[in-house]
Amino acid sequence: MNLTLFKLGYSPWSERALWALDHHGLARREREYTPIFGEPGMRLKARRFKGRVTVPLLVSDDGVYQDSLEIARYADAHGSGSPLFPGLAGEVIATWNARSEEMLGAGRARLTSRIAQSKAAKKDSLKFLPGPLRGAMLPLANIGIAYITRKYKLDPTAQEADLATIRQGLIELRGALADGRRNVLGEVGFSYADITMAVSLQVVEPVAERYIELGPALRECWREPSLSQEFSDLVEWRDEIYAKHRRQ
Ligand SMILES: N[C@@H](CCC(=O)N[C@@H](CS)C(=O)NCC(=O)O)C(=O)O
Repeated sequence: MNLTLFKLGYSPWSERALWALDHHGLARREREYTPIFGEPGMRLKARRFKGRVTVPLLVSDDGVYQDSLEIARYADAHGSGSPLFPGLAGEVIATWNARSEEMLGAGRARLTSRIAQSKAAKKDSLKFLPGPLRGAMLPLANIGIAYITRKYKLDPTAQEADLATIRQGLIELRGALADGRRNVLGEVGFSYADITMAVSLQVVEPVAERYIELGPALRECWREPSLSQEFSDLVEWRDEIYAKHRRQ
């Protein structure tokens, strides 16, 4: 099977798909996506000429999978690792994934506002350019911010509501992990529910650089110091899940 994955290396949405593909040992070609400029090439390869396209996007011989959850299900059907959607857990996992989508969506709105105010973070977000060019190309970062704000209908005035959305997800995760449970689905063991919720913590306290490289300025923009402190038990849990189940 020929697989090509379009992804953004620093993005938690892409991380969910990469983790599932790695878990199942599925080899693929990876194409790093550049917002705006990378779109025509990706549309051509995926033969998707209409509608919205996002990454991660997986092109295989038998179709195009656009959404990290779909890619993870694909990996489960074609890979060799233990199932990430075991038995009848699919629906429950979809509910956790929906919760993760809300958290990441709220996080995207908050961190985009923070990047908009940080010259250093804007420079870091132009990693696809050679270092010396980044300063001169800062207007490009502003175009990118405006594009993402429009595409995902981000509302910079909803900062408090977004923070509350992330917090609510964390409260639910804490409930699932009560009484010493180390997996979101308890006795079922490691599943995609752990992946999607562990990755959601990225908008609270980014995981170590060896897993997702951000650089210091961008890293600061992804952090929610108040939540990171209040939910340090969950940050610890996320680190443990990564150490146990994610390749270095
Ligand atoms: N539900 C989708 C969300 C994907 C998503 O939001 N992707 C964003 C973040 S990586 C993206 O493609 N951003 C770049 C762009 O829109 O150009 C998934 O889980 O795959």
